[in-house]
Amino acid sequence: MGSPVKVWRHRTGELVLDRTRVMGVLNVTPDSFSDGGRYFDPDAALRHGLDLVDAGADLVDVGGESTRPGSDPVSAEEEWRRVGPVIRGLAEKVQVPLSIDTMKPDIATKAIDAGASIVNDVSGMRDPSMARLVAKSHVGVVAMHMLGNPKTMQEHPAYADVVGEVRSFLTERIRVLTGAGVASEAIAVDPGVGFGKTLDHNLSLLRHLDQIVALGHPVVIGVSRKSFIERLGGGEPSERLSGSIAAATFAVVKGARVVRAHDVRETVRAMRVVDHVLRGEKL
Ligand code: HH2
Repeated sequence: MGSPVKVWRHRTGELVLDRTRVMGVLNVTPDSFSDGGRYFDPDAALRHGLDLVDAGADLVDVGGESTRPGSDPVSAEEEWRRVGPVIRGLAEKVQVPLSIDTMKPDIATKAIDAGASIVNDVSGMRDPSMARLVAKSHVGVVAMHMLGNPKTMQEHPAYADVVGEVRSFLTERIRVLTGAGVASEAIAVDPGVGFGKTLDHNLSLLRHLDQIVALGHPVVIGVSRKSFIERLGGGEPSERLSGSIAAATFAVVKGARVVRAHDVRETVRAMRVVDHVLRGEKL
């Protein structure tokens, strides 16, 4: 395992990584792969965000553009129309940090002004102004690996060495972010399960996650309800909870510190058990 990372710094404080942190997923979209349309209405989204916090989420990840395989991009105007009221509303009501799941610096800027503390960019800051924005606004950041773009990423993804290539990509992203002036403790990395990866690629990344952990930054892992679980017999998205928790448990044993999850209450309960076994603490 890599050297244990103690904190993940963000705009309004830091998450102490003495236990597994659960990032609740709040998709304000009509078309997300597992919950599209359920929280598209701002009031429903706000209520769901509050429920996630009540269920024990350590942070809430708000997204207004689905990045499921085959999805079309949405305009910045539409994306902000979706997430703006939800971020503003949640920032007034909850103490936990909010992350904005976006690839667009304009949306990230507005979200930070509205109260977001972390930028979660599934493109790994492809737009160079994202790194500058993160530095200037002192937010936390998740740099994730994706091969290509959501529209085409699942059309024959190929790597010579998936773990090595994802690791090199993330190393380069860390270099770009720190070069732009982002504090090292603000940077988390994510291998991007399902983003331009076959079943075998996803399993290899999980199996060798310690190599990503060894980069020395908190590792965020998003396995919740993903299609690789269905491929292993998991059923419809809503039936993939047991597979999601099994994969998250494995990732945490390998050193992941933040688990991105739709089913927050169940994931928090499961991670509590995992953490106690891992650390051998007395209650
Ligand atoms: N996965 C999704 C979206 N954002 N961010 C990080 N850091 N890691 C992930 O694995 C990740 C992510 C896809 O899941 P979801 O948000 O539920 O679906 P959609 O993109 O269809 O909205």
